[in-house]
Amino acid sequence: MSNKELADIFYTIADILDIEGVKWKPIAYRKAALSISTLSGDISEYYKGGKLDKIEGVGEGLGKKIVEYIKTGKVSKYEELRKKYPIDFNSLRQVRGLGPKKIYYLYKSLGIKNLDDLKRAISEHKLRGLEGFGEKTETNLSEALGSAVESTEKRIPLGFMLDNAERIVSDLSKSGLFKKVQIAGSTRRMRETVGDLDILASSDKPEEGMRFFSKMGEVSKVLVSGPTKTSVELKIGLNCDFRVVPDESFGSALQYFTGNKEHNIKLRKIAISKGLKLNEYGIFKGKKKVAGESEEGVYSYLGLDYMPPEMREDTGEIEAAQSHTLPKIVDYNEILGDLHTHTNDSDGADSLEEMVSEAKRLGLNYIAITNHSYSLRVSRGLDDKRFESINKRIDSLNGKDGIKILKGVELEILKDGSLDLSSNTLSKMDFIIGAMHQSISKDRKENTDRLIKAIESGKLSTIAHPTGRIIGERPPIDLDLDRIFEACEKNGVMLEINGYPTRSDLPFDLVRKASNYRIKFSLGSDAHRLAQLRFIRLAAAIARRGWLTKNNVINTYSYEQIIKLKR
Ligand code: DGT
Ligand code: CA
Ligand code: CA
Repeated sequence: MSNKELADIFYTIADILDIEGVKWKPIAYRKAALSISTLSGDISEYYKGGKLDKIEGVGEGLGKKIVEYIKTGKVSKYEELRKKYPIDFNSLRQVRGLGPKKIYYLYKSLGIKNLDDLKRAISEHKLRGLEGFGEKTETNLSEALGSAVESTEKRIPLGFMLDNAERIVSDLSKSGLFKKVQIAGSTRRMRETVGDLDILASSDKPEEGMRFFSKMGEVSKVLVSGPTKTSVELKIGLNCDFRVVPDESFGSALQYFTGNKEHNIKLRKIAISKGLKLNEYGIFKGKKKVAGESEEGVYSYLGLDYMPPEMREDTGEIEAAQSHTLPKIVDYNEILGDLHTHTNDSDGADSLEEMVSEAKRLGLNYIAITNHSYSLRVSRGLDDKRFESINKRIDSLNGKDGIKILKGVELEILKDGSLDLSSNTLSKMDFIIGAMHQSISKDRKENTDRLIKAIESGKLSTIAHPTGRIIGERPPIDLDLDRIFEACEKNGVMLEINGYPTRSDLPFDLVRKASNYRIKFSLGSDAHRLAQLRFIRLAAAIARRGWLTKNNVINTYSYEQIIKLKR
């Protein structure tokens, strides 16, 4: 039983209802599924605390299904639907180009139930005979399959497990049983999704420490337990490897277990080329240990400058560290504000006043309030008049609490590339985020032209979550990104790095790519409630993974500097 399993059940119900032509309900199921997968605690705790109705998108009907799941481990509606549709929607959905209806069509005509069936059918060219599936579709699907296989391994978005990881580390530290405790692995590299959590500690008495770890409240099941490594399943539905090493090896172990694997392999080759041996216990010259106590020591002994974990993906950082040309990437504490947030005036849960004061409490200097514009009906988008009244409230609040507020909007880019609010309203805004949520085409050129028309309008500050992908739910919009980046450069429009965990958009590799153009980046949490304002840190992590410097990221600018950029 886990949040993820329940969310997957709801997503599948939504898909099946779509196939059956049921209106609205699929949206409700997906909304609830998204909230459940974003909870920081176990769903059963919410039930125990009588707080199910506090979960966004959960009303009475879905509440009952959640209670049923917690009590019996099953949702009977789902079991019933599954009999009619024995299809693995959760994995097939990840394949770009496959929606519920197509998935069902493939099942009906070829009996395809899962990714393996789909792969086989493609390799046997069985899809070509189907209506609407040409040779090109076959190639596209087979390309998309590669990435689908990766994303359906049970990976959890970083933002949905980072709090838990930090709590575990803090409790381990407080136990007094360890000298050092640190997060390692993909979590330390702040990768957008995490396969399993790795934690490293040093101690003289590992047995007692291991016992303490196995009994922690966050642990649901012990999988393997030994004196140096214990693997468990956590209640949030993620596995965790916990390793304890002697203190004098902590640095090299931390380096090793932070990875990534390719980075480590390259590092080991460098060691070998210098006649050294590198492993998790240290660097050795013959039998003599010459480094390993600190991570910095390991890199420096190999002739490399130290680099932050976020950069360790073997994408050129090792070569740059050797030639002393590593860029100085933007620091978390240089981020002064949040440039994408929602309030309960559109689809957020908390009020303008509450969001602003929470942002202040988190130490931000400014916050842009960017509610949805009119045509995004599912998110209660606002018209010109409502924006006028919100802007008045912002004027009277602005600066009072020692925090500045930017008047903003997440503006729908309509199907023909035109914009959704009057020029008069737009001219009063400090920060305008252009977004495509609806009527996304399957045609790359159509999508690209639409976005470029909006970029050329001269009204937009930035482009919201540019690829539109939602991890575990929706593939990226088919776009010619080179053309988009060129248009942004030419028109002085920024690109957003959206820190909302299932978005993480732009992804880090595309940030890297876009930074070859003269483009600036805006970071936003996309918070829809107070607790989500902390996602700004995840946007900063992606900026760091994309090697952005302070100057590339406008959230390092002061409020006054940003206002000056107003178009
Ligand atoms: P994940 O868990 O899939 O999100 O990604 P990681 O990077 O946390 O991978 P994980 O948990 O399998 O291993 C943790 C680290 O241990 C990894 O980043 C590098 C190191 N490591 C794991 N396997 C190997 C290996 O075969 N060779 C080397 N050199 N290092 C490895
Ligand atoms: Ca891991
Ligand atoms: Ca691991």
